Amino acid sequence: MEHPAPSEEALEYGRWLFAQECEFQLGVAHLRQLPESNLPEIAFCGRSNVGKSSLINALTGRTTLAKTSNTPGRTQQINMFKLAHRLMLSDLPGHGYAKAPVDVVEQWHKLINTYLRGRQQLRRVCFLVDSRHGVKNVDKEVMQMLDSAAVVYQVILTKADKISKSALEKMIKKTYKDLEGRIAVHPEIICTSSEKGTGLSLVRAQLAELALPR
Ligand SMILES: Nc1nc2c(ncn2[C@@H]2O[C@H](COP(=O)(O)OP(=O)(O)O)[C@@H](O)[C@H]2O)c(=O)[nH]1
Ligand SMILES: [Mg+2]
Repeated sequence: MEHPAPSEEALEYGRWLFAQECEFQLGVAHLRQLPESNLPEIAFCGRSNVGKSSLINALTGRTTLAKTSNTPGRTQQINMFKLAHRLMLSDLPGHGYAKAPVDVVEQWHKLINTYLRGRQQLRRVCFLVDSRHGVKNVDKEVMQMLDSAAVVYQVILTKADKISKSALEKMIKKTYKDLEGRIAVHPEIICTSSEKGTGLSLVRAQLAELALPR
């Protein structure tokens, strides 16, 4: 599926915005800690280890802003970052970590569900999917939640550097198929590699547009 390329202006604004100062705001483990803010907000969600923190780091050109880790399921809080005093980025705790105890999963569900439903300024969710693994059942559960909360989510395939071009093409097709009929999904999938920089300027351009005043 072909989508129109972003305008030169959008690319330029994206490049500018993500080169600005980005600072860690806070980690939210309980709903009452959610900061009041009227900045537009973008959330990043996906299974543990899918590459959420790496993508935030790569987009903002930092190496250690959002902690990346090889231990899946470590982030059990929403980590919020303020970009250029214009946009909030929130790194959601990963879903679908098999070894997580039941009460942790329930806690996660409650936090995320309330966040997604109640966060007025949330403009989009970047829904990360590992390009080697594709959309899993647990992803579908979260998509269901987003559909019913009517929050627009855009699928971003991660770690594109880890598979061949032809395998990636296949995965893109399969993923579009998996998304058919979903209500709140954004029509375009973006392929990225935080390692190689693939797709990052496109993500920056799209997110920068959401930072513009409505
Ligand atoms: N090759 C490759 N590895 C990646 C990429 N993105 C993340 N990783 C690795 O995947 C692992 C998990 O990444 P992380 O960002 O911590 O995932 P999170 O749990 O979703 O925040 C780390 O070892 C990263 O170095 C990528 O684009 N390419
Ligand atoms: Mg992380």
